[in-house]
Amino acid sequence: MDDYVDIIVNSENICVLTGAGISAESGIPTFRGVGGMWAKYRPEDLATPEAFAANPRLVWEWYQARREAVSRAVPNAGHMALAGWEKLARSFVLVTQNVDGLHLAAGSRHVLELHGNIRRNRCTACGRESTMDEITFDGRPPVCGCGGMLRPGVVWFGEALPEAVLNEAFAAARECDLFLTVGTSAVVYPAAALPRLALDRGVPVIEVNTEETPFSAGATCSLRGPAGEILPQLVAAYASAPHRSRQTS
Ligand code: BV8
Ligand code: ZN
Repeated sequence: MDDYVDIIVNSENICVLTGAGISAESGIPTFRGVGGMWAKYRPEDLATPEAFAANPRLVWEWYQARREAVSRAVPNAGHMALAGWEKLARSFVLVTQNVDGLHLAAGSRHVLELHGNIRRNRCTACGRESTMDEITFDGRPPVCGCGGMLRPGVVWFGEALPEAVLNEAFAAARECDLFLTVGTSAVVYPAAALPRLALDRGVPVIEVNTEETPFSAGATCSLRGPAGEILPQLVAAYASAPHRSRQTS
């Protein structure tokens, strides 16, 4: 781990991509690890407009079950570490694929939610946004005042990501001098293109993951272990080093 302190301490513009793994220690099952009653479904089969059109009730039941887990979850040491790191760097852009809102709950301010937020609803007819607390779910898909059916305010497979948020995420990957990819299997695009863009620029990319991923071999370094343990160590190294300005080469 110490070999990488040098990479970290000289960085000033940091971009981080997080995935479901950073929320695992908060008790939220990872996307590909969703267990329990939903184990028989693949997320890719439920998180799609087609599944919603075919069976809105089933999709709503799945999201309400996940909202239950999200409502009980609190940010863990990994979320807190990134919120603290943001205060130390000149620029710190936190791009997340997660829809659980835990980075915002941890106090991170500059958060780009690529896939939306499970705590929000959107009307399929008029587009009006509301929060999960504004509806009472009785097993039937909730309905908007205009009569339209509500859907969860997330991006499904086959749907475009919010353009402004995605553009800002790519700009951050193009401008950073350190990229971290944390708790993601790096298989869902366009999010998975971000660490690869940084790597192609010759910028150091550090991966933090409990397992190997398709990205691990290409990363500048791949730190194996839980984000809740590793991230606080990285932030402590960053905070304790004298912040010399980057040597002009
Ligand atoms: C789009 C919101 C176009 C919903 C989600 C073939 C090839 C390439 C691409 C495609 C393809 N076929 C289709 C596509 C495109 C598709 C895609 O990438 N599919 C994949 C499956 C191949 N992408 C899309 O459809 C995107 N849209 O392309 O639109 C377009 C353009 C214009 C106009 C119209 C259309 C939309 C993608 C967004 C889908 N929505 N979520 C919801 O959440 O309900 S994605 C979903 O997967 C979640 O957001 C999740 O975060 C995300 C990625 O998963 P991960 O976060 O990586 O989670 P995972 O469980 O996989 O991994 C967890 C990792 O953590 C593991 O590695 C594990 O080891 C690690 N871990 C576990 N514990 C810890 C840990 N690490 C550290 N510490 C721990 N404690
Ligand atoms: Zn409406």
